[in-house]
Amino acid sequence: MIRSWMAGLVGGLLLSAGSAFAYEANDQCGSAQVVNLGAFSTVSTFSGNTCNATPDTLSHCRPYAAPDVFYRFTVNQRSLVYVDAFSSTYDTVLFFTDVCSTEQNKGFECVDDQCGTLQSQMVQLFEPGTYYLVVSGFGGQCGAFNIHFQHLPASDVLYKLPESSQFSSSTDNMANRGVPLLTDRTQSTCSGSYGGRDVTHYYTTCPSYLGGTLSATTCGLASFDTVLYFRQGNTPAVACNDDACGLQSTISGAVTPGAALRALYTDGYSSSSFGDFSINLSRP
Ligand SMILES: [Ca+2]
Ligand SMILES: [Ca+2]
Ligand SMILES: [Ca+2]
Repeated sequence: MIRSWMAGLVGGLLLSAGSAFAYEANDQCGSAQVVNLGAFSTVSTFSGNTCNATPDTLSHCRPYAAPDVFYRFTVNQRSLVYVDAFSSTYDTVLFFTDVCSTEQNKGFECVDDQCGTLQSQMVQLFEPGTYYLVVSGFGGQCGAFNIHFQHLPASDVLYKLPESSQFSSSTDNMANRGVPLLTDRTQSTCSGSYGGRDVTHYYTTCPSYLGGTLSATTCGLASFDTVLYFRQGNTPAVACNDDACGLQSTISGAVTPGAALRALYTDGYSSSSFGDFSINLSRP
């Protein structure tokens, strides 16, 4: 009697524990949470706990069967998409893919540890389409996570923004033999003309980054009508200038502290404005 009462009690406890345990709604790729990336200044933040999830997709950089959850996002124009997992409480692995599968598809980023932490930070160039971010763990680990999406527009060619005080590039397609012909990919916020070819110089920063002031100029350093602008994935503020000195440009703007994606764009004022240029740069 006591025994069957105990069994009933234990059974009831197990039942209530079972009904109280909730898997993450985006545990499976097919039910990935939809992310609206929003405007180019939007930080989209999500949190969850992969201990409430099951392993589904192996990454190609850390192919452990770790519990994972899925986010689905759509890119409407050629863009850099950035994501980090800073302030998560376990050893995260992040990766992108474009199909629901037991393995990450080839050609997509996968990152384990960045910025001297166990958390992950990555950026990838995407053409218009729909993609997935997978939040996974090192060595089968799971835990509470926070992820942050950012994104910025991307030119036909992208370079890392140099640390150096002066660097050179070109929007002259004759000079750019060997790379895809440049087209007009991004638009400034301070000058209304369309058709100018552009190049993107981007960089990412870590959570400990203090920010400061970025200054850049093409004054005396370009033979065509330039437009310069500096955008960041975590603020709507854009430093932008068309004609500071004749037809050339100078910008100076606040760089936000912390982890973010940032990019300097060198654009032509119109479709007939292109050529070689150098930039004098001061960046924090
Ligand atoms: Ca990690
Ligand atoms: Ca442009
Ligand atoms: Ca100009």
